[in-house]
Amino acid sequence: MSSDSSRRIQVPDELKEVLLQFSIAYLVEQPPDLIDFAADYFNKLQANRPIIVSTDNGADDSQSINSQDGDAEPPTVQSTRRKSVFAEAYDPEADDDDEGATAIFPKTDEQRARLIESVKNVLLFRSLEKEQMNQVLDAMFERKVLPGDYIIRQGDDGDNFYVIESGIYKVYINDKHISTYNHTGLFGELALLYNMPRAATVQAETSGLLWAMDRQTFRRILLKSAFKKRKMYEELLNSVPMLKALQNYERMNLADALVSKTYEDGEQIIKQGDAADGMYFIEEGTVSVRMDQEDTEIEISKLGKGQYFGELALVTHRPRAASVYATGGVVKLAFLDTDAFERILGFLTDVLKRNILMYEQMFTEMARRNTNL
Ligand code: 1OR
Ligand code: 1OR
Repeated sequence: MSSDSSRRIQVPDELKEVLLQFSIAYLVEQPPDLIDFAADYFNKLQANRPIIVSTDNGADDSQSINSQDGDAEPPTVQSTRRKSVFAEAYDPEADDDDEGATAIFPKTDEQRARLIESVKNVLLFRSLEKEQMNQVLDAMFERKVLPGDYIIRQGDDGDNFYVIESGIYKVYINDKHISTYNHTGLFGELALLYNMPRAATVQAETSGLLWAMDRQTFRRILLKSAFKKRKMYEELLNSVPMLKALQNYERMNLADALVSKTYEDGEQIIKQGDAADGMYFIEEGTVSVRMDQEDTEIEISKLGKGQYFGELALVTHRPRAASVYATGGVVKLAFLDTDAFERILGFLTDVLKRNILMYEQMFTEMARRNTNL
């Protein structure tokens, strides 16, 4: 057989990755019809992928939000009104909502305690300094709601942003029910963050209590920190194949929840046998995954930018299966704690469980090779 290297066809990594992900989805779901499943799968993939939006402002060059590899994709225009909010052309530095005093709504001790409890898990508030957090607490005001009340109507201009203390709220887009808030969470941030009409309608299903903040205060205190964080993690989150299954909106919530951590060359990030507190996405650098074997540790894998680790213990609820070290220089990671993992990525555990199968296969293979030595 001749081996004519000039005729060898290169299989691009992206093609391999997409086909692999598709095959896994097909094998896991085992749908009755392959073609229907494939059509649906790739349509969803296309609808959810990060897009390049030409800005409304014709003078601006359209921005590539995915230009890591220099492969400029043609500008895409989505058919839905709300485009990739990630790609929104907006410069918070140029924002002029900074002026003016922040509203203060006096509260009883009991009210303040309830408010603090309600905002405890609000990811959007995570990057606030203590002083800003106090301003937020001062500026929020109570709103009681009754069953059937419309809190937000799709297409309206944004007035307030809401944190839920109690009540069930249904979210509709084009009259289609798409999700439900159950006594926790927040909504109404999108229109205020991106200066867009309301993306969805939110209606109370039960009576309940909301904490509201007006648009100006929201933008003055929260805009820059929230926007910067979402922007900062945008590229990373778009580059993780597993997260392609997330809606843009969910990816943004994920960005709110991430915390940056930096490790020096050789530093231990995870210790085998420890209890798990979260998982990591690699922003920059390389990590070495090592396992205890008799008296030594052996390297079982190296992971780089866009890959993740530490998910296994979260999914299996077991101790860490391996140790992980920074290697070859400084490593920048984005950390997602267990709570946020369960809230945002909980539904992805099926995808993550496929990794376990792979780890187990590798483990068996390794054990087999060792006994053959
Ligand atoms: P808003 O200011 O645009 C409506 O007003 C609010 O509904 C919106 O902010 C969000 O806080 C909230 N897509 C868009 N907005 C959503 C979604 C959502 N869910 C809640 N809101 N999706 C559902 C994701 C599970 C994506 C649907 C394609
Ligand atoms: P964790 O939470 O158990 C250690 O903490 C992490 O190392 C683990 O999650 C995985 O994210 C990551 N087997 C087990 N864990 C691995 C492996 C692995 N690779 C990376 N991790 N194997 C290597 C597969 C290429 C199998 C080894 C026999």
